[in-house]
Amino acid sequence: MAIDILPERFDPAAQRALLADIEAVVQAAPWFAPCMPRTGKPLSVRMTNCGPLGWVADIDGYRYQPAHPDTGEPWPPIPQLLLDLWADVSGIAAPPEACLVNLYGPKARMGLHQDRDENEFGAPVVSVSLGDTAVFRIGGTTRKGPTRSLRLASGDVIVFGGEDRLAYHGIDRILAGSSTLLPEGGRINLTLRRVTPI
Ligand SMILES: O=C(O)CCC(=O)C(=O)O
Ligand SMILES: [Mn+2]
Repeated sequence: MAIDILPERFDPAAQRALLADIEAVVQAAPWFAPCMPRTGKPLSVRMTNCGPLGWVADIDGYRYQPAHPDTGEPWPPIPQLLLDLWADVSGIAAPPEACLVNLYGPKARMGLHQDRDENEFGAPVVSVSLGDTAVFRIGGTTRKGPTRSLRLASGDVIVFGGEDRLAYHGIDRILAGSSTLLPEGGRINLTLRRVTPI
């Protein structure tokens, strides 16, 4: 498997610094409510982005775009701590273009899916967890294959690269109250992605 798990890659002080950076991102680019294409069924997470491109989900589909769907403003830049992380762990000289920020309340989850809206699968997806622990599910590159469950705690980083760049994954549930990092509880996940071909 080419999934690298880096437990507590961010120590508690670095988690607080990163959270402050994300709070500034949210000031500039407020949370929006994504929904399923066609059906319009709301997703249980709220989202925002930073970077030149941001991932959005609305009635018309899933896509990357340079502006916030509600404000029309460009996404704010990716914080330096995350650019440094990418430089350390991605193995890719080109910078990430998108950082999707997901906010999970106590009941939020994310169904099993692949990240495949990017046009560059040679670069990994680098994912950071902050706040409450998540019960994460990861499988192979077919929907029907076996999966395993693991817990992602605050400060943990996972890198999906190589043959596992297209591994199915999702969030089964959040362990509410397992962290005090977020003042109101919950979990934030950050995923750094390369979108355009290198
Ligand atoms: O929250 C997570 O850890 C996973 C998020 C995810 O898979 C995604 O946003 O595509
Ligand atoms: Mn994903």
